[in-house]
Amino acid sequence: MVKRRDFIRSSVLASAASLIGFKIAHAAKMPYGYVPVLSQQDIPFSKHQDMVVLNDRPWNIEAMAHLLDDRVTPENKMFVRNNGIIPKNMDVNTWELLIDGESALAQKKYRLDDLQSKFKSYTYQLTLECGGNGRSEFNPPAKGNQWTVGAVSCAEWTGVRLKDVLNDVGIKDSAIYVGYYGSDTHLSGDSSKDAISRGIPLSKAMMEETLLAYKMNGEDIPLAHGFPVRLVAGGWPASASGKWINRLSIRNKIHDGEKMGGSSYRIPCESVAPGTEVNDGDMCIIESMPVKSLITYPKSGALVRRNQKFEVRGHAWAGEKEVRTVDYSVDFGATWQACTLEKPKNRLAWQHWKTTVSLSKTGYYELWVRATDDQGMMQPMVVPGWNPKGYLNNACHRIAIKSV
Ligand SMILES: Nc1nc2c(c(=O)[nH]1)N[C@H]1C(S)=C(S)[C@@H](COP(=O)(O)O)O[C@H]1N2
Ligand SMILES: [Mo]
Repeated sequence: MVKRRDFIRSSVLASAASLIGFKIAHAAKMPYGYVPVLSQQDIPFSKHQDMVVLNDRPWNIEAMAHLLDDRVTPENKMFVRNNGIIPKNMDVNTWELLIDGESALAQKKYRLDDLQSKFKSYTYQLTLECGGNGRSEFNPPAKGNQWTVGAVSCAEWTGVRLKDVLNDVGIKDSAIYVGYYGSDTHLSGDSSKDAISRGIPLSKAMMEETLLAYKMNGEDIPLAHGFPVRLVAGGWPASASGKWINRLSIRNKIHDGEKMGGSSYRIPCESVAPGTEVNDGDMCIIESMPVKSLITYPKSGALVRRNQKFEVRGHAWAGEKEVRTVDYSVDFGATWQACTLEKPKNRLAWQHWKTTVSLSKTGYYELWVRATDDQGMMQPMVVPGWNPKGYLNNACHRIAIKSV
């Protein structure tokens, strides 16, 4: 009998080899879970070569902090998170969106030109952070993609407001949730199963900035990010922002699609000690994401001259809230100084912060940055509330600086 671990290993090897297009010569010596260098450079999307592949089946790729320096995240530095297999050949000419559900007054279908001609279009810059961003730091470890800090993006999305489309269909008083279905397929290949089918409460669906988007940064949405139409619910775990949307259901109960139940995208309603087993009934759905920030310049490990000023910058965001202050420390959190913080371009967009630093000693420094939201919630310096699936790690970001 083949051991499960060996089976996984040989299938990983087979997919790595097929990606490379060559047999791996010293396959037996390749570390378990290792992603070959060549396949990292040869990912089938236009991604920056420093993007890190966490998994190739399904594709999960994260950015490194310094790659996220742009004010608006370009496609090639945007993380990719998939639960299933990316659909092939999405054809905008045959694409249709079905809207149905117990609480829909009618069943309606829309083609892309219907959406574009019937409804006004809006453009917003919207922060999408995977609920599992930061998972790699939890202890005991949580299974799943070991995201470090790079599963976050803030692109500019253009589309129609979900609320306008839902109002056009008609919403019964009984409506409380909107669930999505996408065209990607389950990893098992079983076409009766969805890879993921999550949703949002009606109030979030009716929010001004919640879009059925058909453009990203002014271009057609790239296939990996949901072409031709995706839901964008900024400030919430990005799992709420369904890609390749083909159906939305207006529900009279909390949507019960794939990955809405169990421990998926849910955390213990009351905090638990690390390693605790939690019953499904004691888990609550993650809604708005917590306050967080990222240092995008300089790159960790940068070399600076003692007493010479250099700029430090990055972004901060706080789910549906606004970030009020961003502070930095160069002495392991003993003292903090304020950074300059910009207002968001629009609600649910990340905010840019910067400051000028000069270091008075030579040696190894760490630069820590900590954001506080407009209700006084502050990023913790240590990994916060352990939870079974490793969601919502908003501990402050740190980088190394060498002063010479
Ligand atoms: N149809 C579909 N939508 C999806 C997913 C998916 O696997 N399938 N993954 C979700 C999750 S968990 C995240 S974090 C975001 C990632 O969006 P991105 O790949 O465009 O960065 O898409 C969400 N929407
Ligand atoms: Mo996610």
